[in-house]
Amino acid sequence: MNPTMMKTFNSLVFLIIFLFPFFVYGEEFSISTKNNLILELRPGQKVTAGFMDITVSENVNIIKIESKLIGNIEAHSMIMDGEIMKMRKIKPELKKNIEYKFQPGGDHLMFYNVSEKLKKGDNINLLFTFELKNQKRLSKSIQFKVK
Ligand SMILES: [Cu+2]
Repeated sequence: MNPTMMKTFNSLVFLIIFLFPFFVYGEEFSISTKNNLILELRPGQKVTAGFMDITVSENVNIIKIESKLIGNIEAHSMIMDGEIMKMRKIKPELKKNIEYKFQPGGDHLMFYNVSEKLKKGDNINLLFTFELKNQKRLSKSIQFKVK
C-alpha cells in the first residue's frame, strides 16, 4: 500500500470502529405504554398481578422483568380449561406497532415475593429486557402504579 492508500485505509478503519456502535444503538426502538398497574398486595399475601398496554416499534420478545422490590416477575398467559383456570409462563411476542395487552383474564404479569414496602399509590419502575429479532437485547425501565 502506498501512503495515500494507507491513509484512506486508516480513515476507513476509524470510521468503522467509531461509527458502528452508533449504528447499533441508533436502532429506533421506542415503547409506549398505558394503564400500567400492579394490584395492591392483600394482607398476608406475597403474590400479586399487574397489567399494561404496550406498543413497541420493533418485533421483540420480553425475556426478563426485574425490580429490587419484587423477588420474581413472570409474564403469564391464562386459559380456561373447563372450570379450571390455567396460567403458563410465556415470553411475550410483541409485534411492531400492534398494542399488546396484559389484562385481567388474559396475558398478565405475575409478581412473586413482593416487598411489603410496596403500598397503594406508590410508583415503581420495572426493568424490562427485550430481545430483538437480531438477538440484540435492550433494557428499558417502565413505571407502574400500585392500585
Ligand atoms: Cu399468573
